[in-house]
Amino acid sequence: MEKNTRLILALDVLNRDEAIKIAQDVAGNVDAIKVGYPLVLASGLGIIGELAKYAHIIADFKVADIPNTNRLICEQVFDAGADAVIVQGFTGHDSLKICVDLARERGKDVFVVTEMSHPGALDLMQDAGEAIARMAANAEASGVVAPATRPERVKEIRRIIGDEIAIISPGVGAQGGSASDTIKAGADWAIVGRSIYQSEDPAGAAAEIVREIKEAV
Ligand code: OMP
Repeated sequence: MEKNTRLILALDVLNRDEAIKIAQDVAGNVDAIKVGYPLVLASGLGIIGELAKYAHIIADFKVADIPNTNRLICEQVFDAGADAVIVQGFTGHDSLKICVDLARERGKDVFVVTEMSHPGALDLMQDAGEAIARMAANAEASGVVAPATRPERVKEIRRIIGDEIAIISPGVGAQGGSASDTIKAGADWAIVGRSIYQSEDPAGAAAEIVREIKEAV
């Protein structure tokens, strides 16, 4: 994924036509569009191929199963036209490895969730987050997902994984985090959903975040 705007749109709308319209509008301001369960369940897996005409597609299925099932899921996702998939790390090294191996074969990317951005991530996930980050780096995943709501954790996760793999960082805007803060803390990309797709002017909202990011680097 090319690092131009350092912005990834999380396109969690529920309507195909709206999704296509927003993708067309913001395409020049984002390096990728992240598509997940809400849009795919509402409009079908084919939406990935349709959106791939406008941007690099990260399929956010937070894949979290035994190795064989993970492989079956990732095959479907890559066959549908996604350039990358998000997987959970808490299932362990073998579940992750099979995704990374398949991605490498197909020239795709795998991003591994470490500690999530919402308050409840502190209940259980934070304790495992650093070990998951280390596992993702050892497995040579393309990168990890780390919380823009806690830039100090992004900084720590960057220290753990080194500079070889990327950090993509959600939690900006609607969840209270800031794009410039997470980029300064070591994230390569900020992921933004509602602040863009719920705006009256999604392209303008995206352009404004890109300006903020450019000032931070
Ligand atoms: P907004 O809160 O609307 O900007 O959307 C954030 C997007 O990032 C949503 O698609 C979430 O599902 C996703 N996300 C998080 O918010 N927090 C995480 O820790 C991980 C993800 C993710 O894996 O993308």
